[in-house]
Amino acid sequence: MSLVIAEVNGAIGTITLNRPKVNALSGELLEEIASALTEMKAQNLRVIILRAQRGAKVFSAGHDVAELPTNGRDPLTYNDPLRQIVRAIQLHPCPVIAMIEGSVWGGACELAMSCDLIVAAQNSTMAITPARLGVPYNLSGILNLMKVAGMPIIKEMLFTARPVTAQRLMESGVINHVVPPEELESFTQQLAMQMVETSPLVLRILKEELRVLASAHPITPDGYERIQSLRREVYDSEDYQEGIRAFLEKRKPEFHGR
Ligand code: LCV
Repeated sequence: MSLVIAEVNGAIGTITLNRPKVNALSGELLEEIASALTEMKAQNLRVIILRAQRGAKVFSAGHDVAELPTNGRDPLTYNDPLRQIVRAIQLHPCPVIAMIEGSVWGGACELAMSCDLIVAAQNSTMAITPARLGVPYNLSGILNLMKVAGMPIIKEMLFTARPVTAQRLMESGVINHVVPPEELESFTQQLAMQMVETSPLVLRILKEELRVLASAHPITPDGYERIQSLRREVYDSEDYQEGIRAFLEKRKPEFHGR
């Protein structure tokens, strides 16, 4: 069974997450998203909509925890499939709209925030969960979150690992539109059509200009190495092992800060 459903309607492509396990982002699922994006790029589609199955209670449960390494390796390296798909969306030559219904967890929040716009149903939420799992989120991932949301809401989401409503996220500038669930599809289609009517060349250039400018963050080699050493402290820790183990054993983790 396909883990994503790719559909084309005129100049608009739709990629629907379709993994029975609450759309947990396994390498296989992420590779299928990447393939769908590549095919849609070849068809010169003008807007892509990324969504979950209609009526989904969970848009995506985030990174597949069972695929997070526990052998002292960095769990979120440059070539991790989630890192690859985030870059693929950011580099895709046309706008990608995340159409959210249900709850969004962990790395799936970054996946949605790496899209160009987010349209969410009123009853949807987002929760960024590394602190709940003991995971050392990586530098570009944190930067992607910072590009989209201000420090206050990002710190609250990272420090509490608790779901935040779509309404609050719209008030914080993370989500573009919050609509009643029954209007979600039609509203998103209308928004996509507004973009289809503009110049694809200008949209492609603007999207890439904004990506380059938003990524222009001076960081010294010393600063980079400090962040990497902090992250190693986490993924080499007992807390990281405990976070993953507790999740897989379906129990609350007991963190001891080491
Ligand atoms: C693998 C899963 C998952 C899952 N992976 O259904 O951002 S970071 O740094 O944290 C990053 C590393 C990351 O993204 O980590 C993942 C963060 N995600 C979460 O913390 C969400 C974890 N999942 C949940 O809280 C619940 O599953 C939700 C609320 C999403 C859905 O709850 P619901 O009661 O509807 P279950 O919990 O029963 O889940 C259904 C099946 O999916 C598995 C889960 O273990 C269960 O498997 P079994 O049916 O085999 O028991 N599952 C859920 N999330 N991220 N597997």
